[in-house]
Amino acid sequence: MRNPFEPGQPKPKTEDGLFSRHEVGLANRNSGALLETLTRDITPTGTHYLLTHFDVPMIDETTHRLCFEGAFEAPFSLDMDEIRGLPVQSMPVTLECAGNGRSNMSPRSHSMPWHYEAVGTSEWTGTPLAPLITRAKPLNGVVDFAFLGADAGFDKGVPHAFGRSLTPEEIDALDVLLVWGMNGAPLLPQHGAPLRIIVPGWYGMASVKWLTTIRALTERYDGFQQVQTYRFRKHENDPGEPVNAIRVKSLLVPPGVPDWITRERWLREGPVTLQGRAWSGNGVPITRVEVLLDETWQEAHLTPPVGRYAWTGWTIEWAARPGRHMIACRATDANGATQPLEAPFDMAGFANNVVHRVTVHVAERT
Ligand SMILES: Nc1nc2c(c(=O)[nH]1)N[C@H]1C(S)=C(S)[C@@H](COP(=O)(O)O)O[C@H]1N2
Ligand SMILES: [Mo]
Repeated sequence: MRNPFEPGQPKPKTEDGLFSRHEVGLANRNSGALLETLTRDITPTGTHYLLTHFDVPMIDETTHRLCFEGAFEAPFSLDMDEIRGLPVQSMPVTLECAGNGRSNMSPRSHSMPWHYEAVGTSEWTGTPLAPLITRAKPLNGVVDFAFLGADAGFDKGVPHAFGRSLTPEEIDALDVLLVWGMNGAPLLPQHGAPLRIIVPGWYGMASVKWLTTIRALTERYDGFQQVQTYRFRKHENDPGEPVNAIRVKSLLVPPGVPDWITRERWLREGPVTLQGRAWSGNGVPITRVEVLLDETWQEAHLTPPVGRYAWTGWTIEWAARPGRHMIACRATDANGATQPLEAPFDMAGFANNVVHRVTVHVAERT
């Protein structure tokens, strides 16, 4: 890699199947969900996936303040006690990283090499954001609100603090929550303590952690994480389209027991209940999950989600016969969107919702 602090330097090339030392280092820092926890509506807190670009800032919550600044008529700031004194709302939300599935694309973008596991559902506790923005009175001509985190670093030689924005229309349309709690406990440092936002129905990058500032802008926010990444691009010079709502997707809880290294599965012949999860963006319900069993797609049974923005459970019975099997699952949402059988290509490896395939070896009952 060339000097990473040099502006405009390209990311190193990747080779299909071979992961670089840098990618393994990123994977060590940013853990994924354990697929066996998909049996639960709520992901056990310590197993929720993590994606942190720079360092986790260790913030003293007794002095932390959230500042509303910029083009507001009535800017103000709040400390954590004041924030926790606001009307409380808890909401189960399925969060997925836009880079989930990146390692299954070819050529692979040099970044966090997720396979399937950058997804989880937590019950987030906080207060609705929109009333606070109203209280700060955005001036006429405000077109964007920037959400700035306390963490900073370099990407492609560009120094920046992590920041994302939402337009006034998006604030109206999305149920954005200002969050201090996760599954009934205070936020953990790695999940954004003491304060973050959760943008339900969108990929995770919008849910800014370690929130310090909400800035009203009369021009569109041009921070690195808003304009220089998180865009769908087919080639180097493609201006692309922004990444926002989550694409329909499903995962299977791998049945039986795994091989330690390959994660391929082993079980005995006979009846087995397969189960998994399915979700889509913007609170659009899941209407169908099909599972590829013995080379035919079969309809799974759906169990209702615990909230509008939480994933749906599914189960299906399978009479496992001896041999090597490839099982896959495919979800469809109420808009009729369904998962592709081949990974959709994107330069940065975003939003790969290809069907989940699991290899299962079934042994004869002896
Ligand atoms: N300040 C800040 N917020 C951030 C990030 C970050 O690196 N810094 N990563 C984003 C990305 S890409 C994702 S997928 C989610 C992950 O949230 P989690 O680590 O709590 O699962 O946080 C988002 N918010
Ligand atoms: Mo992400």
